[in-house]
Amino acid sequence: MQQREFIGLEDQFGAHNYKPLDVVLSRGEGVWVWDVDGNKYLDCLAAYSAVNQGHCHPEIMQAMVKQAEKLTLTSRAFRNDQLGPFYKELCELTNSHKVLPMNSGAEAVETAIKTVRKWGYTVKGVPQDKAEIIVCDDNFHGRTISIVSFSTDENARAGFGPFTPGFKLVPFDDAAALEAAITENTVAFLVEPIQGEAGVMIPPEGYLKEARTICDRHNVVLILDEIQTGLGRTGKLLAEEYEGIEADLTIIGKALSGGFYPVSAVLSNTEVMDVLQPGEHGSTFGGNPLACAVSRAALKVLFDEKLIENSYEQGKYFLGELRKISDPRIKEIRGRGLMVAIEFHPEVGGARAYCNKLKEQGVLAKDTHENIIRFAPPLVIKREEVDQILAAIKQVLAAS
Ligand code: IF1
Repeated sequence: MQQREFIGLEDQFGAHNYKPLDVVLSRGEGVWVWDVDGNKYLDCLAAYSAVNQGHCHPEIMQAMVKQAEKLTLTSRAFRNDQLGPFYKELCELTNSHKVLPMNSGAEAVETAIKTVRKWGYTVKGVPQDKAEIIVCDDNFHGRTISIVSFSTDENARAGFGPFTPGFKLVPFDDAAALEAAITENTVAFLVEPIQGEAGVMIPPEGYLKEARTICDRHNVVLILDEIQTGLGRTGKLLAEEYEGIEADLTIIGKALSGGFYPVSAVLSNTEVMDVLQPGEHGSTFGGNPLACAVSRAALKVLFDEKLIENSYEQGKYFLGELRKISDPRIKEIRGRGLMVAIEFHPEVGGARAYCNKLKEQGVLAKDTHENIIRFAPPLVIKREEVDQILAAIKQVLAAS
């Protein structure tokens, strides 16, 4: 079939909840993907940081096949021989006490919300149904009704009411506003260490450290959503390391499976998670042996191939070279590790056109919020491949 036929099928039979670039991919390997006509592209999205280990990593694939030939799903009514080792390895890597495994990122965020509400009622003594969770303007934490209830993006929430109560919005990088918003009913502060969808918005140095102090002062649980920033994306295992803090609950997903399978988890380095009793929460696929085997391999690859260090080094180089580009259309260049963004001035007329031109140069990147292009390639990227991205960006700017 031709690309236009694949596109036609998607348009005719699929819900139109996305408007993807018109490129029909059929193969991926490392940082590279190929479309059905054999055109090769450098993937600068990595499935929104779910493919940090590179497309179709052979070791993760082998772990998946090996487990799939043995046991894929038991439900949590029984135990399996992958879950305990997965818990242990993940807790040791992240200095956590407990793990609650789920599937999608949004499910893990919902799990964290339910857990801290329960903690508020049973431990902090908040009156029933009065728990408040503080969240930030321009947040992105998923697409469920409760999560979009506190979104400030009208695209993500309009028309989906009625909404879930119990959330309070504060500006993203304002510690004073955070403290002012806390009441005796506040149970948690939920925040992304760097706001991904908002356009790689990096808070001022010290903000997260101050947030940690404020949460301690008011007995409020600090929840960091590291679904996108975690697992090496920013050049550290978890982005919180840049501020030398530890969240009480950390949410991870995406690259936890290297892009092979939906796997997410809530990590607790305090006793918050212990408020959940048998039968109070769960999911059919959460913690299944296939997910655990895939995740164990995905985590092993991160460390065996020093992908976190590579993210730090290649990201520093990429950002440094980008900042040498002098172009009046560029408003700001931001980044940490291999989580990078170029923001253009609004009068430029939108970043989507540049993404289409980058595609012609063999680079796939995604725009967000009209004027921003994010660059988040797999963490396996080599220096010469970063140079290929830089050359494509310069070529597109020169020709526009
Ligand atoms: C889409 C971007 C959007 C996330 C953070 C939770 C989740 C995500 C920080 C939910 C998911 C994905 C969802 C996908 C596009 C992408 C995304 F931020 F990465 F760019 F949408 F904003 N917390 N982000 O980034 O995890 O339930 O998807 O597994 O919905 O279009 P999920």
